[in-house]
Amino acid sequence: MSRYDEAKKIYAAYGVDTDKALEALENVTVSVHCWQGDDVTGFDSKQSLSGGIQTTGNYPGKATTPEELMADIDKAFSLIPGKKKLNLHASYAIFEEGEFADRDAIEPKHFKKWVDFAKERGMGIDFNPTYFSHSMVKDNLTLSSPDEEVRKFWVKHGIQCLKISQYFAEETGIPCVMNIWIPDGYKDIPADRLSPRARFKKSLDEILSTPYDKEKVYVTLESKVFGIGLESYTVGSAEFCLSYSASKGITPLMDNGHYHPTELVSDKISALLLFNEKIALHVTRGVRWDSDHVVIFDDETKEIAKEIVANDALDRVFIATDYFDASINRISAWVTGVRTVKKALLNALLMPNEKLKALQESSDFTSLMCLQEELKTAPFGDVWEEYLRRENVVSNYLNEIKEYEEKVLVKRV
Ligand code: RNT
Ligand code: ZN
Repeated sequence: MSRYDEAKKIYAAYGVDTDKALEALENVTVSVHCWQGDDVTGFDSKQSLSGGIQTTGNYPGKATTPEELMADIDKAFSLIPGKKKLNLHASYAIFEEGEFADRDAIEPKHFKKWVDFAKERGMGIDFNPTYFSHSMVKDNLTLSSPDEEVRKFWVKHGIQCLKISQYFAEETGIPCVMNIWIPDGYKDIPADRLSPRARFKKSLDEILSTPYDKEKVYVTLESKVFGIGLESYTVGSAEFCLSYSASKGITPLMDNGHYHPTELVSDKISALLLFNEKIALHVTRGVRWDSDHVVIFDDETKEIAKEIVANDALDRVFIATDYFDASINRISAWVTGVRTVKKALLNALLMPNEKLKALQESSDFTSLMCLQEELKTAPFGDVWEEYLRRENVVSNYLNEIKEYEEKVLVKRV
């Protein structure tokens, strides 16, 4: 009997059908952030990374051209099982020789190469306006700026991005999630917390008043509690973003690095599911702060996955990754983090969730604790290996990545 067959029997004793779990996992798409490949640099400006986010490390071989980034994405995707979507930022526009369009003037044509890339691979594309690393970010403000020229510039950027998002959806035939996140905030105690938020609200209203097809583009809004240099106040706080999303019928996005360290996104998912048709996530790993470490198979990642699966919400949650570690091989970062998300989902699909819920409802907390602990040592790894086998993806990816590093990455200057 194979290890998988053994595992299947063991899980069956808990009332879990491993084949069904594997089938369910096959249908889950994870949107993979392109920005792990080049430390969030992009191709449209020479500005260094700003906006209160930071990459640390200088591991050799980062992608510096669209061709390199595409090659690296291909390498990473070949080692990640299951369905994927490509998540792009506006700063990844690709211009022809001598051509340039500023953020307020980018157009679909500047993303045609990405569309070709995605279409050839049968993938959809998600999108993000880039409200950072640009000279029009003045005093750390964009859509909430008191300077009308600055504010309007960024409104225009949002409008152009909506058009590009719809273009992605139309070209690929797969809806596009367009996520808005702004870094805006203050380092020290503000005198006026209301006016910047009022301007952010007005700017979002202006962007969203552009007609777009709501079946094709899902606009999401990402909140954040603080950033580097923006420690005292962020305009797009959790309350602002949740309230705005609810009032406008757009989708709230939670990034699990964007809350106080003892607040857990896993606990917030069910609350939002009760009030939103769809919700969106940026899965990341903060270590002591919003550090964007690579996602690993830790308790909170498992718990987030459990909340999605046990609440039967796999088709209501847009799952995307968002982290950037420049201190290790970037392809290993991509592969490890995205595989982990899938792993955590499989782990959740292999839980006897109905049984566990029934124990809670009948107040049998003793059995609940014991069963939860017992399940932690069930042969999950054997089912995961079976998934990789069915998806035709290697189990040990390190050697391939090292080989690619030697043959391709270290040769880059
Ligand atoms: C920043 C947000 C945001 C960015 C990306 C690059 O704290 O998490 O989602 O990481 O847009
Ligand atoms: Zn994020």
